[in-house]
Amino acid sequence: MTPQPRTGGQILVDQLIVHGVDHLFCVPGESYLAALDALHDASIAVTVCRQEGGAAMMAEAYGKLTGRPGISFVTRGPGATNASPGLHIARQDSSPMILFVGQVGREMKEREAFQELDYKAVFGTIAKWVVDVDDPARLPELVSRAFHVATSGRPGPVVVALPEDMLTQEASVADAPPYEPIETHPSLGQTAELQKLLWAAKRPVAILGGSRWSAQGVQRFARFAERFALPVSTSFRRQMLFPADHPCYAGDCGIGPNPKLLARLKEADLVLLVGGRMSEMPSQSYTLFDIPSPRQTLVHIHPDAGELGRVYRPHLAINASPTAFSAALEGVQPPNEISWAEETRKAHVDFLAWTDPAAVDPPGRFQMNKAMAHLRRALPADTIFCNGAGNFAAWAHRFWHFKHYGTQLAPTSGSMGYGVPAAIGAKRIFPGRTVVALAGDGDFLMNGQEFATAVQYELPLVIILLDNGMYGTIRMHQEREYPGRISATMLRNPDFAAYATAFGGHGERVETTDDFAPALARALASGKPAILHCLVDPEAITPTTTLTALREKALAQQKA
Ligand SMILES: Cc1ncc(C[n+]2csc(CCOP(=O)(O)OP(=O)(O)O)c2C)c(N)n1
Ligand SMILES: [Mg+2]
Repeated sequence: MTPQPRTGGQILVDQLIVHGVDHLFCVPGESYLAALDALHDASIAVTVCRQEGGAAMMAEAYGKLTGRPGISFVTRGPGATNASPGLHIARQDSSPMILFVGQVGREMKEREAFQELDYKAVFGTIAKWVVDVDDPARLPELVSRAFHVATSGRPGPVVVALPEDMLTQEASVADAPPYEPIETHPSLGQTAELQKLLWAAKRPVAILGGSRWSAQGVQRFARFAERFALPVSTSFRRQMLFPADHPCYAGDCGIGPNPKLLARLKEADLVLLVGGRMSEMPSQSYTLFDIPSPRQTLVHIHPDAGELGRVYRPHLAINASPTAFSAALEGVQPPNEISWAEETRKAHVDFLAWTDPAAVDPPGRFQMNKAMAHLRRALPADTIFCNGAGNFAAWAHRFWHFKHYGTQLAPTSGSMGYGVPAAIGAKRIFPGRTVVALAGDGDFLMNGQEFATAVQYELPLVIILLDNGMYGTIRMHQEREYPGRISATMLRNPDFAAYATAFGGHGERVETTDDFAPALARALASGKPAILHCLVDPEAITPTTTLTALREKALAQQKA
């Protein structure tokens, strides 16, 4: 039987439903009206955003939290280029995402028509795959491929361009079946070899990173760690991959990690790198392990064969998704005696000491270490904690204890402006969960307009905005490299509490540590999106040092 004719827009939206799409994030454009019209009657929750960067980051956050492709729709030309930061995050963070972009009519292509872009050229090195769909009858095939490419191997972003006239043309074509992410499992020989290496090891350690994990995968890996008393570390901005309260947890190797953890990683004789790539940040600028051949016996587990042997030559390379690998670990047996158990216990004690908010004492009337201690007491363990990029993020990474998978939205790509849209995406997907975004004053205003989206969809999330009146991270680098020469890093800020109320949310100004707890309680009780505008002493540049100390050290070095 020939299927009923449908417009390209309708075929497209029907494919999204087939593949299980329940949310999408967009900024509308006249270039894809037919798709918007098909969405009018579809069972997909649409979030209309204020800028495509925010929409794309929300979609990326969806991919990060669920493992299913986050979907974003934007218009051609400027809509597409505005969305590019979300694509770049999905690329570096290995998150599945599909960006649908408008395209000029097929009959006008190659004339540089209004807002025309060659997407293959523009997004060729950011996206995993870019396609122009020129025939509505091929939508089922090409959209199905987009879902497979976005989710298989190392997940990432796919761009699907939709010529305007293709979306209004009718075709008779059947839907594709729902996509299935391709799983890769370790072989029996590989798990036997792994067991042999573990039995021979004296100082093994695991580092968990990347994507293609799941709640079950994380639980299974935690059980494996327990049976082996294996110390486990997480990669940069991947703390949610191992419970912080687990006795085997040794902490994360991100920016400014615990020096005791770094020493442990260097002294290890066997490193189990699961899902991660050990790129610039976790590898401490590629200094932790020798390239190409680490001194340590490296077992690298990655879902993409192309990442195995790319930078580091592994002793044992296992092409498997972290979830499938963790399942296979149930068959790996520990030695009778575990010689490293005491070291593991010490590693966890060191982690607890390093992440104790009372261990630091930053200057200022408002002290963020004390606010973090309060957040740890006051917020539920399954709170989704989001951040963008800037020194302020260190407070979340060091002092928040992530206890569950699916609770962290933080860009390993270091993209400012991520925390607020990520939090909005998270609260849209999981309205029952507590969602907090930690933002800097610079970071917040990169996508602060999306606060209007939070108000529009009545999303009671809390933004903790740390205002030090500057692009503090860059000022820190300036004081180190060019002491006393402040250049383009100072900011004059608005009253962010008034900003929140002007948008229809809840705003609070937090000037002292004592102000914080009652302001947070009022924000949570307000039932509205809220901003806590916290005034941070610019001297408190990191949890452990001050701007003046940095400058004086650099000046002394210049003199010497
Ligand atoms: C999109 C983007 N632009 C620029 C940078 C470079 N950058 C990194 S941190 C930073 C300053 C962040 O300032 P703020 O949010 O106020 O946080 P603070 O460092 O002051 O805590 C800048 C400009 C970046 N990482 N991402
Ligand atoms: Mg700042």
